[in-house]
Amino acid sequence: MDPTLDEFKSLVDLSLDRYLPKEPAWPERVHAAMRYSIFAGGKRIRPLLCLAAAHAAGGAAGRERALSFACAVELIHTFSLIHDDLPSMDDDDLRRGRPTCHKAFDEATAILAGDALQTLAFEIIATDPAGIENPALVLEALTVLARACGTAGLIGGQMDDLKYEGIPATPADLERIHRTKTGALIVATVVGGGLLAGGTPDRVTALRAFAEPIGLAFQIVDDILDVSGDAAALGKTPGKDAKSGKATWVALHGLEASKQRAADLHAQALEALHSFGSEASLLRDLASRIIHRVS
Ligand code: GRG
Repeated sequence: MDPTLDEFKSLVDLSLDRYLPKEPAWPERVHAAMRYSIFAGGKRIRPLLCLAAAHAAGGAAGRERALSFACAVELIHTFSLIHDDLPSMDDDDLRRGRPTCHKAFDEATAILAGDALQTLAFEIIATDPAGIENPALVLEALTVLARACGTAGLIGGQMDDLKYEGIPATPADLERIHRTKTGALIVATVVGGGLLAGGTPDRVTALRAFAEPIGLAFQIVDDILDVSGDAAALGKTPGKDAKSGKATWVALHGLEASKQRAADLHAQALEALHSFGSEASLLRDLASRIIHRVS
């Protein structure tokens, strides 16, 4: 019997608990802040995508080899949320339904907790005992992840996201922001999962072709939820992007065109999986969950 996404989520939560330093260990305050943000209730979409991609490419054994990578991506994602919420960036008070890390602790602790989540992410991939079987694959997956985080990925996207607050962005500028700020980590998690699971080059190429439209669609749906979502479900303050003059898909293209583009990207992503059979069912379910989500 195939595993379920709920089983993946439980496994990821248990593993994150195992990887994170315990709170009473020195430096206690940083460890408390790391755990506070990780266990604040995220949807775990990125690690689920990683495990589903690994399952599609390499079955149960593949999934096991991708588990540390899946958790590492969640550590990096949470790090990016902590820094994104800082007063010098988006200045948010609420995240995952709770006070943001710098509100619950303080700015310095939030910066350090974010930094520590990022370094821990690379450490757990590099030290996973399963990697000894094929260190070249681990190196390749690490490179994919580091590039996704760097100036060609999250950092570049975040820089432009801040730059275009209040100044007009062209459709091409906006698509680049969305593909880098949000899409890059989604592509890295799927490709990394496929690689570590021992997927053939053709399968990894198909997984990338699935992840690219889904990564862009993820941020378009986020923009849609910012205008039409519910604060309690979102766990953050809706309407904030519009208020701060951010470049969003809805602001540039309108609500209906945004919904249509998300639907078109969903179809494109599913088409990329045409050579997969039922081994990609979990990936298809996740794609649908991403497009139809309310939080
Ligand atoms: C990674 C090196 C490095 C730097 C980070 C701060 C920064 C640079 C980037 C910010 C990127 C960012 C916050 C993008 C938004 C992505 C997004 C749509 C987040 C919401 O994701 P969900 O809905 O959240 O999956 P949960 O809480 O469910 O995990």
